[in-house]
Amino acid sequence: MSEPKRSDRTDVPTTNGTLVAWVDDTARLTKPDRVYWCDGSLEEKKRLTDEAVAHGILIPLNPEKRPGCYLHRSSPTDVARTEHLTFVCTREKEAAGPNNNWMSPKDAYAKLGALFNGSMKGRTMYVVPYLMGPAGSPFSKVGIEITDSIYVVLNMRIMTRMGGVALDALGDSSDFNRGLHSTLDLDPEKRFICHFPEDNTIWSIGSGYGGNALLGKKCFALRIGSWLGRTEGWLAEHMLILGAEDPQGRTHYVVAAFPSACGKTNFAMMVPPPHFKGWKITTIGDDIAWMRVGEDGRLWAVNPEAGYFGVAPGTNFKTNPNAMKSIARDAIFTNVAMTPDGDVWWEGKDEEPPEGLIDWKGNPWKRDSGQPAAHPNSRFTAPMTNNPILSPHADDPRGVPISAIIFGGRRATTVPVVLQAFNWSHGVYLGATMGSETTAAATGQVGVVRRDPMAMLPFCGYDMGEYFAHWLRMQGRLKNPPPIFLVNWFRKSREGKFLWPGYGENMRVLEWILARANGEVGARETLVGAVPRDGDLDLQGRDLAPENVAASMAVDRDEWRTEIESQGELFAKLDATMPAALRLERQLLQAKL
Ligand code: OXD
Ligand code: MN
Repeated sequence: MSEPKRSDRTDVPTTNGTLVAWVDDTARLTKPDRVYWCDGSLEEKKRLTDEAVAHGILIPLNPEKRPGCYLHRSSPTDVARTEHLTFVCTREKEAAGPNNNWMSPKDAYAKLGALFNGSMKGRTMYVVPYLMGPAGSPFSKVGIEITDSIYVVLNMRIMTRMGGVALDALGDSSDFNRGLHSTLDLDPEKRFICHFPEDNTIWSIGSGYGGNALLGKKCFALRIGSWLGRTEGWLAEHMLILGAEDPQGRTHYVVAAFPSACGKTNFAMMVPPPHFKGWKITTIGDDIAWMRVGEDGRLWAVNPEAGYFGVAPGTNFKTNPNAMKSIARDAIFTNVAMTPDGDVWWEGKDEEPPEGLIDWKGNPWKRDSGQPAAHPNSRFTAPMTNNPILSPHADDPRGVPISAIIFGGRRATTVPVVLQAFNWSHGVYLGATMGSETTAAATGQVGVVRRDPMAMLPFCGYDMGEYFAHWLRMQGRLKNPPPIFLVNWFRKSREGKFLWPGYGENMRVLEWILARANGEVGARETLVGAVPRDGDLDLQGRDLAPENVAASMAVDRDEWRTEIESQGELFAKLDATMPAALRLERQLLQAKL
């Protein structure tokens, strides 16, 4: 067994005995040549980047066009989250619920332990201390990720508050998430992403992909986070957080849950149409919200992350100018195409692909190949401080008070552009039964409708029925529960054309949502929820075909009958723990329809 070298031991930047012992134990298991504690400094970033470039892990982009930016090409079989290889490992199988793959902790530690044994031979073991949430915030939590991937370290440096800030927050406490990650040989047959919520531990092996390997994100902030949230009485959600300042200078904050690759980043960075003079959107977060009940009885939220890991395809100066500005410098691109002059490209970046593209696998791209130049789940990693509309409260330890909660899926039919729930439990029901067409963010078939409760199906770290019960219980803790809305930007005509323009035009819907939250506008009650009355949505300044707008808002009885029917599968799957309140909501709707 090779002990870490003495010279490295003197570099250990903490006296936290529990942490040092765990790192030593891990090194004994994984047997690296070298142990390196990351400090998060700029000097370290430069050194590790140079090393990654020297090893071909990062390709420098044209410094004139993309200063400080790099391209990474992953293994072609390691391009998305692998839900079928993701496990929640609790002592009792029931705790993980039918929504998760389960392994017993004993089996999982044994199985993955055998794979981790010696997995870092010849490699450096990086110890990455990181803080999820603003420094000094009661919301924030410390994680330590041990990894053998320099790509992971450099991405974690963007996505989290990394280094001394985390060790300071931890002090001598043993309360930290223990994350162990090794890329091993990137063999999908030896790929497992295992969560041990009872031990606040994550073991991930065989993948370098963001959602599988940047352990602060989906693994800690959502799967383990949701478990901690239930135990401690708060919510960890797959939600963006934005601020909307109106022409009177009032700012309200909303959270919105959409499944992966359904436009959370776009909505969080939205530019209101010119007609909406005086309105200003600011971003707190684009993917995850941690929410607690404040002393005032309101719901308060922080973004635990410090950067954006966004989907590249479809991002352009029209759909999301603020994302484009966020990736102008100091960003890491993964699996996008490269132009001959060393810039990046992806489908939907400009109208026409430039000549001479190198595709995401590193080969010359042929226009007539029928293959995209960039992988459909290619990504950018950018620090939130690059975002020109970053909220001044993005780093506020108190978080921001939430005025409305939005759930949204990608649905070609049935769900209107916006629908307000009658009350909290009806809202929980609408979120819980949300359906959405699958996207390239996870491996598997794209475009099939699946129930994705609250956009948390892949991320809820415990039984989904219990999770709904936790949501229902939150109402009792809130003096003023925010109203809940369902939105759908993706409804299509019979001819398959989008009925609603989406992107910045979603401001029109957001304005109505805020007006509802503030009791400033009426609504029309339908069987399934409240919708804007004719004339309530401000449609000025854009030529929208009235018949399309009407069709995008329609609530069709037959479609909803089918919808309620198809929820049967979810209710059957979660039968053991589905709260009675949600069964009753469904029955009530069934009776009405
Ligand atoms: C993400 C995802 O990367 O949801 O945010 O897959
Ligand atoms: Mn996400």
